[in-house]
Amino acid sequence: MKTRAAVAVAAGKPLEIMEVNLDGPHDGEVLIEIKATGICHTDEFTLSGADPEGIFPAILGHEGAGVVVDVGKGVTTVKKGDHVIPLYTPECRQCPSCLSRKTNLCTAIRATQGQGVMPDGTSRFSIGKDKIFHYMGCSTFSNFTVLPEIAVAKVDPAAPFDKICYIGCGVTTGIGAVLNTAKVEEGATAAVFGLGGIGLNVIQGLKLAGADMIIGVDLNDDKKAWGERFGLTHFVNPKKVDNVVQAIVEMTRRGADQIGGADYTFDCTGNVTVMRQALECSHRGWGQSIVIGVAGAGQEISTRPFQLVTGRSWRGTAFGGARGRTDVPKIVDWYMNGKIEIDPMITHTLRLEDINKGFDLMHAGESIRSVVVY
Ligand code: NAD
Ligand code: AHE
Ligand code: ZN
Repeated sequence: MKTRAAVAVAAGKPLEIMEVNLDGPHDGEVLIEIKATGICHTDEFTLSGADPEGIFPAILGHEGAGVVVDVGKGVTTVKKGDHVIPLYTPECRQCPSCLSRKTNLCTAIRATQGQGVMPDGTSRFSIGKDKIFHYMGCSTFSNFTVLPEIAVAKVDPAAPFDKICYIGCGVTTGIGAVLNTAKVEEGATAAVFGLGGIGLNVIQGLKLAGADMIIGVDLNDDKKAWGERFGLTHFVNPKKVDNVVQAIVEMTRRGADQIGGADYTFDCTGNVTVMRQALECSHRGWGQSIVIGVAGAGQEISTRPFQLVTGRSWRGTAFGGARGRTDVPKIVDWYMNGKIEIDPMITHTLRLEDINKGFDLMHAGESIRSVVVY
């Protein structure tokens, strides 16, 4: 079949809207009509050329929602008409990682996914004889796409596509980082670096977990009000203090010994200097710093080992530690029941033809989430 898609033709170039060929689902795969897709900073990261796994031409996008329109042989867990969210972190429930119960990082199809192809090593997308690569196993910047059955979560059909697409990455990543990865407890103190599409969801998760003090850190003062909308209690602009680490340590001094530092810190920027700051303002003895941001090729993190010797932990999370097929439907229910908010964070709704505007808005710091509706 033919489908409309925004194609990343080369690193650093705007996406090009075109009609591409899409082959139907092979065994164990499903064809999905994508109804809406968010634009995540990770799409921008890969398009910029900073992603070591970035390959072109490719159809980016990994934050979608849609309807199953066809299924390949052997598919048993979803059927035509089901509403689904594509999963860049699948859940096969059979690989050693899934069975370990220690991680959400299913390994069933990770190798081929990173090479921009389906598990059988081929691509379903092409233009003429030229292959176009898949992206993060999802390619939601195409109106129709093909995914393995293990990489779709079946969700409440009453849920609006243009909102729940955000659960395909940002919402789940932010809230999951707090609840699944850090396991933040009631009364905790926390600092969140970067109050964008991910950081605001970390704040939302911290509020759910019952954190007492939620400090937001962003270079953009407009993000203070955004953070407060979801539970932020304090705000720091690193440009307006001498030393952001010291500022947070001072703000969090409490207890008889007056040692400062946040119980939990989160990097939601992808900047390795910020990652270090986040670690170093976490509390001596027990502070946990969670890396969510994705850093470009060649970037490395560093700190004095003494920071770790004295009890701070540096950890990371992908997709908020969520097991997609199990957890994503629950998060959709949380949204439908009013336990979490999504609507206010979707600041812009665009047509596919205007998708590059979504990247411009992100660069200008004017959007939280832009969503393309097909
Ligand atoms: P975004 O562009 O919406 O937000 C980034 C925010 O960081 C902005 O508000 C910006 O002003 C702020 N910022 C930038 N530099 C800063 C600095 N030096 N100090 C403080 N604040 C700073 O991006 P997003 O969609 O929220 O994504 C954030 C990061 O998370 C990206 O690196 C993205 O690739 C990554 N990400 C990771 C996962 C995962 O599973 N680990 C999932 C989604 C996104
Ligand atoms: N391809 C990059 C890393 C990109 C990355 O870390 N991706 C996150 C999800 S970001 C979503 O917005 C992730 O899930 N990583 C785990 C995985 O298996 O990809 C690189 O550096 O090579
Ligand atoms: Zn993402």
